[in-house]
Amino acid sequence: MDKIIMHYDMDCFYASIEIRDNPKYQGLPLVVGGGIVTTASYEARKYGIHSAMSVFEAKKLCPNLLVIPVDKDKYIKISNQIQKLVLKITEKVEFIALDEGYVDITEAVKNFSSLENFAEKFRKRIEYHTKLTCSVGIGVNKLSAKIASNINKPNGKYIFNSQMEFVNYIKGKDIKIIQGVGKKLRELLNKDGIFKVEDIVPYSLKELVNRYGKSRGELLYLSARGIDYSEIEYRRAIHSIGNENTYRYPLDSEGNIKKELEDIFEYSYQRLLKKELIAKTVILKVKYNDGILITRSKTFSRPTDDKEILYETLEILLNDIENKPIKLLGISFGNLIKKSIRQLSFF
Ligand code: TTP
Ligand code: MG
Repeated sequence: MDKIIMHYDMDCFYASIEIRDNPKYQGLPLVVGGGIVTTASYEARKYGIHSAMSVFEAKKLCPNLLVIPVDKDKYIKISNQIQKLVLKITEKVEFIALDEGYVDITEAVKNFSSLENFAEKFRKRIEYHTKLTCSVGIGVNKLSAKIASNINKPNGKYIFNSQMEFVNYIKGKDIKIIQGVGKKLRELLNKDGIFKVEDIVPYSLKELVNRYGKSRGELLYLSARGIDYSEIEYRRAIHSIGNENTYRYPLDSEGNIKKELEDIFEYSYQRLLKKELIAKTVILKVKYNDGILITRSKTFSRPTDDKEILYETLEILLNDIENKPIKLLGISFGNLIKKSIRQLSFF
């Protein structure tokens, strides 16, 4: 296996949180929502209630349904807690919703006896810290990992050890199993006699592209063969570090400006070190006394935490801008990644 990708997805996320925080809800059919159901507890799902249905419809299916208002701020806090836990394994994580994400675990699993062992430890760890359960899937790419996490949901795991294993699993399944095959495309495919994933295989890439368009044709051709080239987009998950100052008396001498730059830099730099991050980009922000705001940035070929390089780059950026009184001066470090992969601290 080239790459090992894991997808995790919390079970019944909003509903599980509400049940966790109000044990009297345990075992009752409930939904979280206002006008629309955001999610339904497993008891409510037994009545055919699901996300995106109106609460009115849901109540028709289950008259004694409990309707809990959405508390998004609370769910975001818990989502952040989970994301922090996941980032302890590796920085190669792409969070795709509050309760799910892809993790490149190719390196991280090397310290474990097996993928099963890793997946189980991961699930137990999340549950220990949040008192919430999740399901995980492991595969050779995002496509297979995402499908895997759904197989033994809730509170389970599934592992595809190879692309072949994955193809064998999906070939007899309805084409809607492929992410991106929505209602409309499915109807089109059905009209052409394509119902199962294996029905796609006889067609050439050219035929599929001609019939369904470039991106959909490619998606079908590749997915049916278990191929997914998309990368885990993990840089986006990490924010920038920086700070800025506004001056009641604008800075107008070069000496003062340099002195301020040093102070602001030092403060941000210490935070960068403390968080054990390295930066690929430095950004300078300046607002002149006349109200004009400019930003200048420099991206390095490699991320660094070298103090001299970072500071001197900012100095160069500052020297290159117009020399006018400054009302606001700020710097930040962007494109951050963890200096070391601290996989052991998660477990
Ligand atoms: P999902 O992961 O799709 O669903 P879930 O976690 O509730 O259930 P499952 O066990 O099947 O994973 O969505 C995560 C949360 O996002 C869900 O708890 C509520 C919210 N959500 C909405 O607000 N609107 C929606 O349409 C959907 C699908 C989810
Ligand atoms: Mg979920």
